Amino acid sequence: MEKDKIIDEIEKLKEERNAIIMAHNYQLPEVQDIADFLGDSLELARKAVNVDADVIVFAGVDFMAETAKILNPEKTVLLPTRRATCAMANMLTPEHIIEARKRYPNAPVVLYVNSTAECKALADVTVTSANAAKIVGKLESEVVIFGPDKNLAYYVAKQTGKTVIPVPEYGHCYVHKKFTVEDVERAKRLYPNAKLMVHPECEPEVQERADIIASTGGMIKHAPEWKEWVVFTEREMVYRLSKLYPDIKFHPAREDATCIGMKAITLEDVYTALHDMKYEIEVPEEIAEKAREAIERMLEMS
Ligand code: 5XR
Ligand code: SF4
Repeated sequence: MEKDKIIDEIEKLKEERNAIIMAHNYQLPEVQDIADFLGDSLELARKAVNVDADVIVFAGVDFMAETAKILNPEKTVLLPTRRATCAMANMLTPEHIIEARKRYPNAPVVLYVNSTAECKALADVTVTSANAAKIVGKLESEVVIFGPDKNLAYYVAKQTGKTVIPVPEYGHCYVHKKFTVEDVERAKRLYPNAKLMVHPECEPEVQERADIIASTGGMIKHAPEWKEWVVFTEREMVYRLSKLYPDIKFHPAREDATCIGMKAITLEDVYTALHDMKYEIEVPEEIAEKAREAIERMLEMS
């Protein structure tokens, strides 16, 4: 099918099924362009609660679709392809958490939303990159277990002065790990007037050289503060920012910073998802219930 035809078909199916399309900021431009809502995973999950639809097509990776399902158990949540998964979320297993709790019995378990529902069910509270430092700061304990991103753990430790135990020790995002100090130096050479916006999943030495450290939602909020930025996160964020702010210049810090899981979803997959009603996200109720508590605790604390 031609692109225009696919878009028409998607529009028709959306009406028939009373569906909406939510897309993460890292999605392909063709997918961003047909989305009803764009945002980071938490913004999207929150929006999903207030939206009058029976079906949510979630153009993002699996843990995001799971979070949307957990907060909207009565809605049908569809992930357009099973290949849309998050390598970082998959690094953390329930065993890692159980093991860490044995070693630090009094430390609360704080999990980044980039984690599986199974792991969230074992957490005391979830966090996003936007509210992680604030929430850890509010917890009584001076020691916290934190997973799965060790770079976000570093950021939180630095902001709060607390002892942050990363689980697993090596948890990271391969997309954000690509950015190096050389990329920072090149950015400064090529764009001497630009400021640097850096995602906290980047390595500490890159974070230390940032003008602002922010989640993708935070980047959108802060962008109007300056006229030119180099963006240290998944490459498609530049497309999102440029569309929102046509008068501000945005440069990707690396062209090859692409997330395979995010890029697995095409326009055609969104069409097939609506047409065949697949792939339906199911979270077993006993897991969903516990995970929901951890997510709701975050919502209350932030
Ligand atoms: O998954 C990611 O790498 C992106 C992101 C974001 O900033 O959008 O970190 N995911 C968010 O849903 C997590 C919220 O801070
Ligand atoms: Fe996961 Fe990294 Fe992709 Fe985000 S960019 S979904 S953390 S693999």
